[in-house]
Amino acid sequence: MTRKPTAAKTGAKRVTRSGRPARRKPLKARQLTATADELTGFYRQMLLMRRFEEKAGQLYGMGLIGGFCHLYIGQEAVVSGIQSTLKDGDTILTSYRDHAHMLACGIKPELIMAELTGRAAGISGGKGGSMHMFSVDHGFYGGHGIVAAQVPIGTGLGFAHKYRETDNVSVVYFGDGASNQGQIYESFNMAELWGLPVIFVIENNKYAMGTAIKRASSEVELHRRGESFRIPGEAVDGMDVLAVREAAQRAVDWCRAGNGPILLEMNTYRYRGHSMSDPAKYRSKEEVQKMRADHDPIDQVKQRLLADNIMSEDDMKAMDKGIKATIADAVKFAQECPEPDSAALYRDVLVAASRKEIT
Ligand SMILES: Cc1ncc(C[n+]2csc(CCOP(=O)(O)OP(=O)(O)O)c2C)c(N)n1
Ligand SMILES: [Mg+2]
Repeated sequence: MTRKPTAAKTGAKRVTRSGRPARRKPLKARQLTATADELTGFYRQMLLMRRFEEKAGQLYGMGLIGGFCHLYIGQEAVVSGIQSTLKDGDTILTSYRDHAHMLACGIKPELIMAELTGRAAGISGGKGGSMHMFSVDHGFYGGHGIVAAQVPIGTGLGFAHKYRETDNVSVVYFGDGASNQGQIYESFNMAELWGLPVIFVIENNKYAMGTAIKRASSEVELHRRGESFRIPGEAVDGMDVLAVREAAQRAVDWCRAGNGPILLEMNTYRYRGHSMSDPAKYRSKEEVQKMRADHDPIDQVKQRLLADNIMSEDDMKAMDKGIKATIADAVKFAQECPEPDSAALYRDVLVAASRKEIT
C-alpha cells in the first residue's frame, strides 16, 4: 500500500475546515525575562497558594474540613503563570484540585477557607466544600468533581465568548488521567470545527490517583492529543512560571485573534497524595524529593529574585510572615462564621419535595 505524502513532506500549508491556517510545530521557549515586580508578584502569589494549602491540609488532619480535599502543592506555577495573561471577562474552570485556581482568580482566602470548613460565608455558601466552589464574578466556573466534566462546559464557555463577539478566552484545565476521557475529544472536535477561543490546559502531573501515566495512556505526549482534530499543541515546563507565562501568552494571543482552540501540556508534579486520604505508595519518596529539590516552582523564582538582587532572604522571610498572618486571619474568620442554616439545604437545588420548600 502506498501512503499519500503528508502535508509536512510536500511543504503544502495545511488548513482547517474553516480555512484557517493550522500551526503544527511545537513552539520553542525563547529567552525568559520578567520585571522585578512580575517576579515578586509570582513569588508572593505562589507562596500564598502553598501556605494556604499547607494550612488546609492541617485543618483536614484535625477534622475541621470534611469530605474530600485535593491539594495542588507543587503545581502552583501552572495556574499562576496562565492567570497572569488573562483579562476581565476571560473564564476558567478546573477539576476538584481547585483552591489555587480560586486564589489566582482573586477570590479572598477567607472565603475559600470558610467554604472548606462548611461555613455560610464560604464562596458557595458553605455547601460546596473543596471540590464545588464557583464564582461567576471572578470568572471561575468551578470546581468539578467528575473527571473531565469541566471540559465540555469550558468549551461551551468558549462558544459563549465567540457568540457574544468578545475577544475573551475560556481556559479549561484538566488532568493527564482526564485526558483519556471520551467527552474531551467531542469537545476538541467542536471547538476546532467552530473556531472557539478555548485554551485546553492539560496539567500533566504524571499520575491519575495511583496510576502512573505510562500505565494508562498509549500516547504520553499529551500535547499531541489534539492533532487529529487539527488543534495545535505545545509541551511546557509547568514547573517554571515564566515558561508557563510565555506559552500561555502565545496561546491567549492565538485565541483572541480568532484562530480557534489551542492545547497546552503543562508538565508538572504534585508533591502530596491524590487527596488527603492517599498514602501515595505507588511512587518512591526519592522521586518526590528529587522533584522538590530540582524543580520546585517557588524555589526557582526565589533563586532568580536573589540572583538579581530584587529581594533578600530577609525580605522573603518578612513576606512569608505576612502571608502566614493572612492565612491565620482566614482560618479565624472561617472558624467564627456560623454554619449555613437548615433552610439553606433546600436552596440552589433542582429537585425538592414540594414547591414550598424551594422558596
Ligand atoms: C468520571 C469519573 N471517573 C472516576 C472518578 C474518580 N477519580 C477522581 S480523580 C481521578 C483521577 C484523575 O486524574 P487526573 O485527571 O490526572 O487529575 P489529577 O488528580 O492528577 O489532578 C479519578 C479516576 C471521577 N471522579 N469521575
Ligand atoms: Mg494527574
